[in-house]
Amino acid sequence: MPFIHYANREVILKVVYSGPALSGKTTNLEKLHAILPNKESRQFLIVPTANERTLFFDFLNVADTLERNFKVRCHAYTVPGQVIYKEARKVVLRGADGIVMVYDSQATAETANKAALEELIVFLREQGQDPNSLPIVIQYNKRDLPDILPISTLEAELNPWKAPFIEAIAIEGKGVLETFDAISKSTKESALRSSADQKGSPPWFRE
Ligand SMILES: Nc1nc2c(ncn2[C@@H]2O[C@H](COP(=O)(O)OP(=O)(O)OP(=O)(O)O)[C@@H](O)[C@H]2O)c(=O)[nH]1
Ligand SMILES: [Mg+2]
Repeated sequence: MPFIHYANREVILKVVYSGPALSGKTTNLEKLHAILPNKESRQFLIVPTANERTLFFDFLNVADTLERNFKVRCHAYTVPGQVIYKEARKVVLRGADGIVMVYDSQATAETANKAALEELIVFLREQGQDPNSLPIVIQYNKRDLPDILPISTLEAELNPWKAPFIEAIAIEGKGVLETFDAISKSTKESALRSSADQKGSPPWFRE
């Protein structure tokens, strides 16, 4: 459920960029931070490490559109992809309103991609979240590299939900905004739907 901050008249949506190690999750947030028009207050937090690997999460705060007098703000997080940080991934994924799975398209990443998918399926089950109703967008990243798998293979192996997918070269900023637009749109729509289902819907939903 989205967090509603009545005093600030804001709805806060949590979007998490997940996926295997080195798939380009941090790069997505970095490019997004650079691409997005410099409208409202935006914050970007990357905890610097010696080797540029994410140790807990990266965080981007994007002020979004007004919705019936409420501002919709998107908090985008990444998880650390390295296998050993499983517990951190669990913590960061908890309460996500929407998920982007960033996969590395290279053939050499096939096993790591599949493991990341299996792990996400288990996490969601543990947290009682239904992946068929949770907004998910798939990003097949690193399409610039030579030894990549065709989209049809990636789709068959890595997208059991038939979620919308986007091809990307995150390092060049390609597909980055499209991915964010897709997940923020579907997350917002889903939050509106779930609010509408509740008795006494919150004021940001009322006409
Ligand atoms: N060739 C190519 N390299 C990319 C692309 N996107 C990211 N990279 C590179 O892949 C490496 C890993 O990128 P990160 O964004 O740090 O990956 P991550 O998913 O955050 O990795 P962890 O934090 O360890 O989970 C970096 O060297 C990036 O520059 C891309 O589209 N093409
Ligand atoms: Mg990272």
